[in-house]
Amino acid sequence: MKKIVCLLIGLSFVGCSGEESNNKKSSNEKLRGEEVAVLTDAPDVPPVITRNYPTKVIVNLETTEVKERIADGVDYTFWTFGGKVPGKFIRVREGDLVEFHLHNHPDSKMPHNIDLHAVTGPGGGAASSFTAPGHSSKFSFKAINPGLYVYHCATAPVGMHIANGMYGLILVQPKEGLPKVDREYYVMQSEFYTAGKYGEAGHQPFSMEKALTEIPDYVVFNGSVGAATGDNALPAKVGETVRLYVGNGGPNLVSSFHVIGEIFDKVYIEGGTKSINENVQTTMIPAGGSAIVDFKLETSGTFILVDHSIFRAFNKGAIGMIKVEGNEDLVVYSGKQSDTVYIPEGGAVQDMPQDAAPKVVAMNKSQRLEFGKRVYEQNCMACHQTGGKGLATAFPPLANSDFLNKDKTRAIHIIINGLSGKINVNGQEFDGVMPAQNLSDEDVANVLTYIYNNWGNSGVDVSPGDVASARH
Ligand code: HEC
Ligand SMILES: [Cu+2]
Repeated sequence: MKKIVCLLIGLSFVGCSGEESNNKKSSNEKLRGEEVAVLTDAPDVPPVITRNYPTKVIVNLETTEVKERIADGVDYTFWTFGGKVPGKFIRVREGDLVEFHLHNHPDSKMPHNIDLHAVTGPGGGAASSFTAPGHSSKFSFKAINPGLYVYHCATAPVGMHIANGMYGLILVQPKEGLPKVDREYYVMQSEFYTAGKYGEAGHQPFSMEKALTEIPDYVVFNGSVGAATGDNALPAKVGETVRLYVGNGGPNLVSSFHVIGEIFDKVYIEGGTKSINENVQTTMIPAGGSAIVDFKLETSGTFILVDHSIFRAFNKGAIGMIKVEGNEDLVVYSGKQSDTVYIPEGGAVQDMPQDAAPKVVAMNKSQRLEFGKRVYEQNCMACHQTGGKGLATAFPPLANSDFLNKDKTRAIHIIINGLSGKINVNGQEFDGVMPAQNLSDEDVANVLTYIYNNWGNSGVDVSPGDVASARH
Protein backbone atom coordinates (compact mmCIF):
# COMPACT_ATOMS: atom_id res chain seq x y z
CA MET A 1 0.00 0.00 0.00
CA LYS A 2 2.69 2.45 1.01
CA LYS A 3 4.69 1.76 -2.18
CA ILE A 4 1.71 2.70 -4.36
CA VAL A 5 1.37 5.99 -2.52
CA CYS A 6 5.01 6.80 -3.18
CA LEU A 7 4.58 6.25 -6.91
CA LEU A 8 1.47 8.39 -7.04
CA ILE A 9 2.95 11.43 -5.39
CA GLY A 10 5.70 11.40 -7.98
CA LEU A 11 7.78 14.57 -7.80
CA SER A 12 6.39 15.90 -4.54
CA PHE A 13 9.05 16.58 -1.91
CA VAL A 14 7.38 14.21 0.50
CA GLY A 15 9.53 11.42 1.80
CA CYS A 16 8.22 7.89 1.30
CA SER A 17 10.34 5.91 3.68
CA GLY A 18 10.49 5.72 7.42
CA GLU A 19 8.09 4.50 10.02
CA GLU A 20 5.73 6.97 11.61
CA SER A 21 6.85 6.64 15.17
CA ASN A 22 6.50 9.62 17.43
CA ASN A 23 7.36 8.65 20.95
CA LYS A 24 9.81 11.62 21.11
CA LYS A 25 8.40 13.18 24.23
CA SER A 26 4.82 12.02 24.31
CA SER A 27 3.14 13.29 27.40
CA ASN A 28 2.15 10.64 29.88
CA GLU A 29 -1.36 12.01 30.37
CA LYS A 30 -3.97 9.31 29.69
CA LEU A 31 -6.27 9.70 26.67
CA ARG A 32 -9.92 9.95 27.66
CA GLY A 33 -12.98 9.75 25.39
CA GLU A 34 -13.38 11.02 21.88
CA GLU A 35 -14.79 14.12 20.15
CA VAL A 36 -15.26 15.61 16.71
CA ALA A 37 -13.28 18.81 16.09
CA VAL A 38 -15.18 22.03 15.49
CA LEU A 39 -13.72 23.61 12.33
CA THR A 40 -14.19 27.27 11.38
CA ASP A 41 -13.71 29.52 8.38
CA ALA A 42 -11.60 32.68 8.71
CA PRO A 43 -11.85 35.02 10.54
CA ASP A 44 -13.50 32.75 13.13
CA VAL A 45 -11.57 30.54 15.51
CA PRO A 46 -13.01 27.40 17.18
CA PRO A 47 -13.87 27.82 20.87
CA VAL A 48 -11.17 27.59 23.53
CA ILE A 49 -10.60 24.00 24.67
CA THR A 50 -11.34 23.80 28.39
CA ARG A 51 -10.58 20.10 28.86
CA ASN A 52 -7.75 19.39 31.26
CA TYR A 53 -6.99 15.98 29.73
CA PRO A 54 -6.10 14.74 26.22
CA THR A 55 -8.67 13.02 24.07
CA LYS A 56 -9.05 11.46 20.66
CA VAL A 57 -10.10 14.22 18.25
CA ILE A 58 -11.65 13.35 14.91
CA VAL A 59 -10.99 15.89 12.15
CA ASN A 60 -13.00 15.72 8.92
CA LEU A 61 -11.60 17.96 6.20
CA GLU A 62 -12.75 18.03 2.59
CA THR A 63 -10.71 19.28 -0.37
CA THR A 64 -12.64 21.02 -3.15
CA GLU A 65 -11.85 23.08 -6.25
CA VAL A 66 -14.09 26.14 -6.50
CA LYS A 67 -14.39 29.20 -8.71
CA GLU A 68 -14.72 32.30 -6.51
CA ARG A 69 -14.16 36.05 -6.43
CA ILE A 70 -10.55 37.11 -5.74
CA ALA A 71 -11.25 40.84 -6.30
CA ASP A 72 -14.21 42.82 -7.62
CA GLY A 73 -14.84 41.60 -11.14
CA VAL A 74 -12.09 38.98 -10.96
CA ASP A 75 -12.54 35.20 -10.43
CA TYR A 76 -10.02 32.51 -9.68
CA THR A 77 -10.24 28.73 -9.41
CA PHE A 78 -9.16 28.09 -5.83
CA TRP A 79 -8.15 24.66 -4.53
CA THR A 80 -9.32 24.55 -0.93
CA PHE A 81 -9.38 22.75 2.40
CA GLY A 82 -13.04 23.11 3.30
CA GLY A 83 -14.34 25.29 0.45
CA LYS A 84 -12.62 28.56 1.37
CA VAL A 85 -9.19 30.17 1.44
CA PRO A 86 -7.58 29.92 3.90
CA GLY A 87 -8.60 26.39 4.92
CA LYS A 88 -10.58 25.56 8.06
CA PHE A 89 -9.00 26.47 11.39
CA ILE A 90 -8.34 23.33 13.45
CA ARG A 91 -7.91 23.48 17.23
CA VAL A 92 -6.69 20.61 19.36
CA ARG A 93 -5.01 20.28 22.74
CA GLU A 94 -1.44 19.29 23.45
CA GLY A 95 -1.37 15.51 23.96
CA ASP A 96 -4.50 14.84 21.87
CA LEU A 97 -4.54 11.96 19.44
CA VAL A 98 -5.81 13.40 16.17
CA GLU A 99 -7.61 11.01 13.85
CA PHE A 100 -7.49 12.78 10.51
CA HIS A 101 -9.94 12.05 7.67
CA LEU A 102 -9.13 13.78 4.39
CA HIS A 103 -11.97 13.61 1.86
CA ASN A 104 -11.34 14.67 -1.74
CA HIS A 105 -14.61 15.75 -3.38
CA PRO A 106 -15.59 13.66 -6.46
CA ASP A 107 -15.72 16.83 -8.60
CA SER A 108 -12.02 17.55 -7.97
CA LYS A 109 -9.73 17.26 -10.95
CA MET A 110 -6.62 16.78 -8.83
CA PRO A 111 -5.47 14.45 -6.09
CA HIS A 112 -4.60 16.27 -2.85
CA ASN A 113 -2.98 15.53 0.49
CA ILE A 114 -2.09 17.41 3.68
CA ASP A 115 1.20 18.22 5.39
CA LEU A 116 0.48 19.57 8.87
CA HIS A 117 3.47 21.26 10.47
CA ALA A 118 2.05 20.11 13.81
CA VAL A 119 2.76 16.49 12.89
CA THR A 120 5.87 14.66 13.98
CA GLY A 121 6.35 12.11 11.22
CA PRO A 122 7.61 11.95 7.63
CA GLY A 123 5.94 14.44 5.31
CA GLY A 124 3.81 15.77 8.15
CA GLY A 125 1.08 13.37 7.07
CA ALA A 126 1.42 13.97 3.34
CA ALA A 127 2.20 10.45 2.17
CA SER A 128 -0.50 8.87 4.33
CA SER A 129 -3.13 11.37 3.22
CA PHE A 130 -2.62 11.32 -0.56
CA THR A 131 -6.20 11.16 -1.83
CA ALA A 132 -7.61 10.80 -5.35
CA PRO A 133 -10.85 12.61 -6.30
CA GLY A 134 -13.83 10.83 -4.76
CA HIS A 135 -11.69 9.07 -2.10
CA SER A 136 -11.02 9.49 1.62
CA SER A 137 -7.82 8.82 3.55
CA LYS A 138 -7.33 8.31 7.25
CA PHE A 139 -4.24 8.65 9.43
CA SER A 140 -3.59 9.71 12.99
CA PHE A 141 -0.96 11.67 14.87
CA LYS A 142 -0.23 12.72 18.38
CA ALA A 143 -0.15 16.50 18.96
CA ILE A 144 3.14 16.49 20.85
CA ASN A 145 4.28 20.10 20.49
CA PRO A 146 2.00 22.99 21.38
CA GLY A 147 1.96 26.02 19.05
CA LEU A 148 0.33 27.54 16.00
CA TYR A 149 1.11 25.58 12.85
CA VAL A 150 0.52 25.95 9.13
CA TYR A 151 -0.87 23.05 7.15
CA HIS A 152 -0.83 22.82 3.36
CA CYS A 153 -1.23 20.49 0.44
CA ALA A 154 2.01 18.80 -0.61
CA THR A 155 0.96 17.08 -3.81
CA ALA A 156 3.16 17.68 -6.85
CA PRO A 157 3.56 20.27 -8.18
CA VAL A 158 3.60 21.42 -4.55
CA GLY A 159 4.02 25.11 -5.36
CA MET A 160 0.96 25.09 -7.55
CA HIS A 161 -1.29 23.45 -4.95
CA ILE A 162 -0.21 26.02 -2.38
CA ALA A 163 -0.43 28.91 -4.86
CA ASN A 164 -4.03 27.91 -5.58
CA GLY A 165 -5.05 28.28 -1.93
CA MET A 166 -4.32 25.01 -0.15
CA TYR A 167 -3.23 26.10 3.34
CA GLY A 168 -4.66 26.82 6.75
CA LEU A 169 -3.79 26.85 10.46
CA ILE A 170 -3.92 24.28 13.25
CA LEU A 171 -3.52 25.42 16.84
CA VAL A 172 -2.20 22.90 19.33
CA GLN A 173 -3.28 24.56 22.54
CA PRO A 174 -0.69 24.14 25.32
CA LYS A 175 -1.97 21.96 28.14
CA GLU A 176 -1.85 24.87 30.56
CA GLY A 177 -3.87 26.92 28.02
CA LEU A 178 -3.15 30.42 26.70
CA PRO A 179 -3.98 33.55 28.72
CA LYS A 180 -7.65 34.45 28.38
CA VAL A 181 -8.59 37.15 25.86
CA ASP A 182 -11.92 38.68 24.83
CA ARG A 183 -11.75 37.86 21.13
CA GLU A 184 -9.78 35.58 18.87
CA TYR A 185 -9.49 35.92 15.09
CA TYR A 186 -7.94 33.92 12.27
CA VAL A 187 -6.00 35.89 9.66
CA MET A 188 -3.88 34.31 6.96
CA GLN A 189 -1.79 36.08 4.37
CA SER A 190 -0.96 34.59 1.00
CA GLU A 191 -0.29 35.64 -2.55
CA PHE A 192 -1.72 34.81 -5.97
CA TYR A 193 -0.09 34.75 -9.39
CA THR A 194 -2.53 35.35 -12.21
CA ALA A 195 -2.20 35.57 -15.98
CA GLY A 196 -3.69 39.10 -15.92
CA LYS A 197 -2.45 42.03 -13.89
CA TYR A 198 -3.95 43.07 -10.51
CA GLY A 199 -7.61 43.91 -11.06
CA GLU A 200 -7.79 42.67 -14.66
CA ALA A 201 -11.41 41.53 -15.04
CA GLY A 202 -12.69 38.05 -15.73
CA HIS A 203 -11.55 34.55 -14.79
CA GLN A 204 -7.80 34.55 -14.23
CA PRO A 205 -5.78 31.37 -14.58
CA PHE A 206 -2.70 30.62 -12.45
CA SER A 207 0.61 31.85 -13.91
CA MET A 208 3.49 29.45 -13.26
CA GLU A 209 5.88 31.93 -14.82
CA LYS A 210 5.00 34.70 -12.34
CA ALA A 211 5.08 32.21 -9.45
CA LEU A 212 8.62 31.24 -10.41
CA THR A 213 9.76 34.86 -10.46
CA GLU A 214 7.95 35.41 -7.12
CA ILE A 215 6.23 38.62 -8.24
CA PRO A 216 2.56 38.16 -7.34
CA ASP A 217 -0.38 40.15 -8.66
CA TYR A 218 -2.33 39.75 -5.41
CA VAL A 219 -1.21 39.70 -1.79
CA VAL A 220 -4.22 39.23 0.46
CA PHE A 221 -5.49 38.45 3.92
CA ASN A 222 -8.03 35.62 4.08
CA GLY A 223 -8.06 34.70 0.43
CA SER A 224 -9.31 37.72 -1.49
CA VAL A 225 -9.07 41.49 -1.77
CA GLY A 226 -11.41 42.96 0.84
CA ALA A 227 -11.99 39.70 2.77
CA ALA A 228 -11.34 41.58 6.01
CA THR A 229 -12.25 45.17 5.18
CA GLY A 230 -15.43 47.27 5.10
CA ASP A 231 -18.41 45.07 6.04
CA ASN A 232 -15.98 42.20 6.60
CA ALA A 233 -13.86 44.15 9.10
CA LEU A 234 -13.15 42.32 12.36
CA PRO A 235 -15.36 43.81 15.07
CA ALA A 236 -14.19 44.61 18.60
CA LYS A 237 -14.90 46.99 21.48
CA VAL A 238 -12.84 49.43 23.48
CA GLY A 239 -11.35 47.78 26.55
CA GLU A 240 -11.18 44.33 24.98
CA THR A 241 -8.10 42.23 24.42
CA VAL A 242 -7.79 40.75 20.96
CA ARG A 243 -5.70 37.80 19.84
CA LEU A 244 -4.88 37.25 16.19
CA TYR A 245 -3.72 33.86 14.99
CA VAL A 246 -1.76 34.96 11.95
CA GLY A 247 -0.46 32.58 9.33
CA ASN A 248 1.44 33.02 6.10
CA GLY A 249 0.62 30.50 3.40
CA GLY A 250 3.12 32.03 0.98
CA PRO A 251 3.86 30.35 -1.38
CA ASN A 252 6.84 32.72 -1.64
CA LEU A 253 6.71 35.97 0.31
CA VAL A 254 7.68 36.72 3.90
CA SER A 255 5.14 38.95 5.66
CA SER A 256 6.03 42.04 7.70
CA PHE A 257 2.81 41.92 9.68
CA HIS A 258 1.75 45.23 11.23
CA VAL A 259 -1.41 46.83 12.57
CA ILE A 260 -1.51 50.58 11.85
CA GLY A 261 -2.16 52.47 15.07
CA GLU A 262 -1.66 49.52 17.43
CA ILE A 263 1.26 47.98 19.23
CA PHE A 264 1.35 44.25 19.85
CA ASP A 265 1.43 43.91 23.62
CA LYS A 266 2.61 40.33 23.11
CA VAL A 267 3.91 38.33 20.18
CA TYR A 268 4.30 34.58 20.41
CA ILE A 269 7.25 34.62 18.03
CA GLU A 270 6.92 32.31 15.03
CA GLY A 271 3.82 30.75 16.57
CA GLY A 272 5.77 29.09 19.40
CA THR A 273 4.62 29.14 23.00
CA LYS A 274 7.84 29.81 24.92
CA SER A 275 9.32 32.92 23.37
CA ILE A 276 7.04 35.86 23.98
CA ASN A 277 8.16 39.31 22.90
CA GLU A 278 6.42 42.43 24.21
CA ASN A 279 5.69 45.86 22.71
CA VAL A 280 6.26 44.98 19.08
CA GLN A 281 5.39 47.14 16.03
CA THR A 282 5.92 44.68 13.17
CA THR A 283 6.46 40.94 13.33
CA MET A 284 7.99 38.81 10.59
CA ILE A 285 5.98 35.82 9.48
CA PRO A 286 7.86 33.49 7.18
CA ALA A 287 6.19 31.60 4.36
CA GLY A 288 4.84 28.45 5.97
CA GLY A 289 5.01 30.10 9.38
CA SER A 290 2.84 31.92 11.90
CA ALA A 291 2.66 34.27 14.86
CA ILE A 292 0.17 34.85 17.63
CA VAL A 293 -0.31 38.52 18.53
CA ASP A 294 -2.25 39.91 21.50
CA PHE A 295 -3.19 43.53 22.06
CA LYS A 296 -5.56 45.54 24.18
CA LEU A 297 -7.84 48.11 22.54
CA GLU A 298 -7.51 51.33 24.48
CA THR A 299 -9.46 53.57 22.12
CA SER A 300 -11.99 53.41 19.32
CA GLY A 301 -11.54 53.65 15.56
CA THR A 302 -10.45 51.57 12.60
CA PHE A 303 -7.10 49.84 12.80
CA ILE A 304 -5.60 48.60 9.56
CA LEU A 305 -3.79 45.28 9.20
CA VAL A 306 -1.05 45.39 6.58
CA ASP A 307 1.98 43.64 5.25
CA HIS A 308 4.33 46.58 5.82
CA SER A 309 6.12 45.76 2.56
CA ILE A 310 3.76 48.53 1.76
CA PHE A 311 3.10 48.35 -1.97
CA ARG A 312 1.58 44.93 -1.24
CA ALA A 313 -0.88 46.63 1.08
CA PHE A 314 -2.02 49.56 -1.00
CA ASN A 315 -1.52 48.13 -4.46
CA LYS A 316 -1.91 44.36 -4.22
CA GLY A 317 -4.63 43.87 -1.59
CA ALA A 318 -2.83 43.12 1.70
CA ILE A 319 -5.19 45.14 3.89
CA GLY A 320 -7.53 44.12 6.69
CA MET A 321 -9.41 46.09 9.34
CA ILE A 322 -10.35 45.88 12.98
CA LYS A 323 -13.29 48.18 13.74
CA VAL A 324 -13.29 49.15 17.38
CA GLU A 325 -16.50 50.54 18.80
CA GLY A 326 -16.83 52.49 22.01
CA ASN A 327 -15.65 55.71 23.52
CA GLU A 328 -12.49 57.24 22.27
CA ASP A 329 -9.87 57.91 24.90
CA LEU A 330 -8.57 61.38 24.11
CA VAL A 331 -5.62 60.95 26.40
CA VAL A 332 -4.52 57.80 24.55
CA TYR A 333 -5.10 59.56 21.24
CA SER A 334 -6.33 63.13 20.93
CA GLY A 335 -7.33 63.28 17.28
CA LYS A 336 -6.46 66.45 15.36
CA GLN A 337 -6.22 69.34 17.78
CA SER A 338 -5.55 72.22 15.42
CA ASP A 339 -4.72 73.19 11.87
CA THR A 340 -2.79 76.42 11.51
CA VAL A 341 -0.92 78.01 8.65
CA TYR A 342 2.73 76.97 8.57
CA ILE A 343 5.14 79.31 6.79
CA PRO A 344 8.66 77.89 7.01
CA GLU A 345 11.04 80.65 8.13
CA GLY A 346 9.13 83.43 6.33
CA GLY A 347 6.32 83.94 8.83
CA ALA A 348 8.51 83.89 11.88
CA VAL A 349 11.21 86.03 10.31
CA GLN A 350 8.74 88.69 9.22
CA ASP A 351 7.33 88.93 12.72
CA MET A 352 10.74 89.74 14.11
CA PRO A 353 11.60 93.33 14.96
CA GLN A 354 13.23 95.13 12.03
CA ASP A 355 16.64 95.55 13.63
CA ALA A 356 16.87 91.88 14.63
CA ALA A 357 16.23 90.66 11.07
CA PRO A 358 16.91 93.37 8.56
CA LYS A 359 15.21 92.63 5.21
CA VAL A 360 17.49 92.22 2.25
CA VAL A 361 16.24 94.88 -0.09
CA ALA A 362 17.71 95.56 -3.49
CA MET A 363 19.21 99.06 -3.47
CA ASN A 364 19.68 99.36 -7.23
CA LYS A 365 18.93 97.56 -10.48
CA SER A 366 22.08 95.47 -10.53
CA GLN A 367 21.25 94.14 -7.04
CA ARG A 368 17.68 93.48 -8.13
CA LEU A 369 19.00 91.41 -11.06
CA GLU A 370 21.42 89.57 -8.82
CA PHE A 371 18.76 88.72 -6.19
CA GLY A 372 16.28 87.87 -8.93
CA LYS A 373 18.63 85.33 -10.42
CA ARG A 374 18.79 83.60 -7.05
CA VAL A 375 14.99 83.53 -6.76
CA TYR A 376 14.76 82.08 -10.26
CA GLU A 377 17.25 79.33 -9.57
CA GLN A 378 15.57 78.36 -6.30
CA ASN A 379 11.94 78.61 -7.34
CA CYS A 380 11.43 78.49 -11.11
CA MET A 381 14.29 76.69 -12.78
CA ALA A 382 13.18 73.18 -11.89
CA CYS A 383 10.25 73.65 -14.27
CA HIS A 384 11.17 76.48 -16.63
CA GLN A 385 14.75 75.19 -17.07
CA THR A 386 18.07 77.03 -17.35
CA GLY A 387 17.96 80.15 -19.49
CA GLY A 388 14.14 80.05 -19.30
CA LYS A 389 14.10 77.64 -22.22
CA GLY A 390 11.11 75.71 -20.95
CA LEU A 391 10.32 72.07 -21.75
CA ALA A 392 8.31 71.15 -24.84
CA THR A 393 4.64 70.42 -24.06
CA ALA A 394 5.17 70.64 -20.26
CA PHE A 395 6.64 74.01 -19.19
CA PRO A 396 6.36 77.11 -21.38
CA PRO A 397 9.51 79.11 -22.14
CA LEU A 398 10.17 82.38 -20.30
CA ALA A 399 12.89 83.29 -22.81
CA ASN A 400 11.63 85.55 -25.60
CA SER A 401 8.05 84.78 -24.47
CA ASP A 402 5.35 86.78 -26.28
CA PHE A 403 2.92 85.81 -23.53
CA LEU A 404 5.20 87.15 -20.79
CA ASN A 405 6.14 90.35 -22.62
CA LYS A 406 2.57 91.30 -23.47
CA ASP A 407 1.38 92.00 -19.91
CA LYS A 408 3.54 92.70 -16.85
CA THR A 409 0.61 92.79 -14.39
CA ARG A 410 -0.64 89.41 -15.66
CA ALA A 411 2.88 88.00 -15.10
CA ILE A 412 2.81 89.23 -11.48
CA HIS A 413 -0.60 87.59 -10.97
CA ILE A 414 0.66 84.28 -12.39
CA ILE A 415 3.49 84.15 -9.87
CA ILE A 416 1.31 85.15 -6.91
CA ASN A 417 -1.74 83.01 -7.79
CA GLY A 418 -0.42 80.27 -10.08
CA LEU A 419 -1.87 79.43 -13.47
CA SER A 420 -3.83 76.62 -15.10
CA GLY A 421 -5.75 76.10 -18.31
CA LYS A 422 -4.79 76.47 -21.97
CA ILE A 423 -2.34 79.21 -22.91
CA ASN A 424 -0.39 79.93 -26.09
CA VAL A 425 3.29 80.89 -25.86
CA ASN A 426 5.16 81.65 -29.10
CA GLY A 427 2.61 79.66 -31.13
CA GLN A 428 2.81 76.58 -28.87
CA GLU A 429 -0.12 75.48 -26.77
CA PHE A 430 0.39 74.58 -23.09
CA ASP A 431 -2.23 73.14 -20.77
CA GLY A 432 -0.49 72.53 -17.46
CA VAL A 433 -0.67 73.69 -13.88
CA MET A 434 1.74 76.12 -12.28
CA PRO A 435 1.38 76.25 -8.49
CA ALA A 436 1.17 79.66 -6.78
CA GLN A 437 4.62 80.77 -5.61
CA ASN A 438 4.81 81.80 -2.01
CA LEU A 439 7.14 84.79 -2.48
CA SER A 440 7.40 88.27 -0.97
CA ASP A 441 6.71 91.39 -3.06
CA GLU A 442 10.45 92.02 -3.09
CA ASP A 443 11.20 88.51 -4.44
CA VAL A 444 8.51 88.71 -7.12
CA ALA A 445 9.84 92.10 -8.27
CA ASN A 446 13.39 90.76 -8.32
CA VAL A 447 12.65 87.58 -10.25
CA LEU A 448 10.47 89.27 -12.85
CA THR A 449 12.97 92.08 -13.38
CA TYR A 450 15.66 89.42 -13.84
CA ILE A 451 13.53 87.50 -16.39
CA TYR A 452 12.42 90.61 -18.29
CA ASN A 453 16.00 91.86 -18.58
CA ASN A 454 17.43 88.61 -19.91
CA TRP A 455 16.92 85.99 -22.62
CA GLY A 456 15.64 88.37 -25.30
CA ASN A 457 12.73 89.73 -23.25
CA SER A 458 11.33 93.29 -23.29
CA GLY A 459 13.57 94.81 -20.59
CA VAL A 460 10.82 96.33 -18.36
CA ASP A 461 11.39 96.72 -14.62
CA VAL A 462 9.07 95.43 -11.90
CA SER A 463 9.15 97.13 -8.50
CA PRO A 464 7.89 95.82 -5.15
CA GLY A 465 5.27 98.60 -5.39
CA ASP A 466 3.98 97.11 -8.69
CA VAL A 467 3.60 93.75 -6.96
CA ALA A 468 1.86 95.25 -3.92
CA SER A 469 -0.68 97.07 -6.06
CA ALA A 470 -1.27 93.92 -8.18
CA ARG A 471 -2.03 92.01 -4.98
CA HIS A 472 -4.88 94.38 -4.22
C1 HEC B 1 6.08 73.30 -10.84
C2 HEC B 1 6.46 73.86 -12.08
C3 HEC B 1 6.55 75.36 -12.18
C4 HEC B 1 7.22 76.24 -11.37
C5 HEC B 1 8.04 75.92 -10.11
C6 HEC B 1 7.03 77.54 -11.93
N1 HEC B 1 6.26 77.47 -13.03
FE1 HEC B 1 5.76 79.00 -14.23
N2 HEC B 1 4.57 77.76 -15.31
C7 HEC B 1 4.47 76.42 -15.14
C8 HEC B 1 3.47 75.90 -16.06
C9 HEC B 1 3.05 74.42 -16.19
C10 HEC B 1 2.97 76.99 -16.77
C11 HEC B 1 1.88 76.95 -17.82
C12 HEC B 1 0.51 76.87 -17.11
C13 HEC B 1 -0.67 76.65 -18.08
O1 HEC B 1 -0.50 75.88 -19.02
O2 HEC B 1 -1.72 77.26 -17.85
C14 HEC B 1 3.70 78.14 -16.29
C15 HEC B 1 3.52 79.41 -16.79
C16 HEC B 1 4.31 80.53 -16.45
C17 HEC B 1 4.25 81.82 -17.06
C18 HEC B 1 3.36 82.24 -18.23
C19 HEC B 1 3.75 81.55 -19.50
C20 HEC B 1 5.05 82.06 -20.11
O3 HEC B 1 5.84 81.21 -20.55
O4 HEC B 1 5.26 83.28 -20.17
C21 HEC B 1 5.13 82.61 -16.42
C22 HEC B 1 5.44 84.08 -16.68
C23 HEC B 1 5.75 81.78 -15.38
N3 HEC B 1 5.23 80.52 -15.43
C24 HEC B 1 6.73 82.24 -14.50
C25 HEC B 1 7.23 81.52 -13.47
C26 HEC B 1 8.15 82.02 -12.49
C27 HEC B 1 8.74 83.43 -12.49
C28 HEC B 1 8.37 81.03 -11.60
C29 HEC B 1 9.22 81.07 -10.37
C30 HEC B 1 8.97 82.15 -9.42
C31 HEC B 1 7.61 79.88 -12.04
N4 HEC B 1 6.93 80.21 -13.17
C32 HEC B 1 7.61 78.68 -11.39
C33 HEC B 1 5.16 75.65 -14.23
C34 HEC B 1 5.94 76.17 -13.21
CU1 LIG C 1 -3.63 19.86 -3.41
